[in-house]
Amino acid sequence: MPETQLSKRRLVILISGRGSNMQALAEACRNEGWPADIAAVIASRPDAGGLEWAAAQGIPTAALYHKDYASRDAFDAALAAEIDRYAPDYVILAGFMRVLTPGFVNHYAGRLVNIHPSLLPAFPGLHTHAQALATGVRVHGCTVHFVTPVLDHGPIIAQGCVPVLAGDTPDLLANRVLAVEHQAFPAAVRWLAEGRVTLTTDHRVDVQGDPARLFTWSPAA
Ligand code: NHR
Ligand code: GAR
Repeated sequence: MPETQLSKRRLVILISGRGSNMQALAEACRNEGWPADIAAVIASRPDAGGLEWAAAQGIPTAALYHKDYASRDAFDAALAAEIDRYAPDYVILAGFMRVLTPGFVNHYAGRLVNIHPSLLPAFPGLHTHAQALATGVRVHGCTVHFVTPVLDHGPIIAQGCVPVLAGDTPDLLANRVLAVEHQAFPAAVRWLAEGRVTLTTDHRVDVQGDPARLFTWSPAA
């Protein structure tokens, strides 16, 4: 087995729904030959659409249902136990819709990454596209960041930006943001897989080789 096989990083991806970001990560990992394996895809609900695609790719899948657990702590403990079966180097939240407890986040400190559909620190939380339209911002986008116990506030690895256009609805804007998510997220996770990402003492992110960390949407040709 070649050396690169031995040093492959193990990624576990957590989803809650359709899983288009998970699919973009898995396809880029395979097509670009990252030094990484998608060790498992785990969903926070059994009806998450992305599970079927992952299983069809031969990726191990699992689903927990938050409603089966009496508390957030109990759900997070069960989730961590499932994740740890795969001994991941990184745990990637790709459209994961459950807020995680500090105990869970600290267990994966420096190894837990999320994509959030806004240009943080603007619009943390839910309904980010409606928030952007309500505020009247002219630029919107997505942020790939390390997860800390403070929701949507961790150190930023990459961002993607899109214009807000006349006539936008939350759905139109979400689709435009999703297109740039599918660029920024695979790029950022590839840097992680390549071991190029470090946290600085002042809680910022360094990427070895200084690649461009801003991705820009352009209209389809
Ligand atoms: N957990 C911590 N501690 N820190 C972060 O930065 C996190 C996190 C868990 C998830 C993703 C996040 C996003 O990118 C994320 C970041 C869910 C909610 C939420 O309120 C908010 C932010 C994010 C994910 N969820 C509701 C809850 O009660 C449920 C909503 C639903 O099921 O539709 O957990 O936006
Ligand atoms: C993505 O837009 C992601 O940024 C967002 O949900 C969508 C998931 O799509 N995440 C959140 O809102 C987290 N609270 P996907 O399942 O097709 O990747």
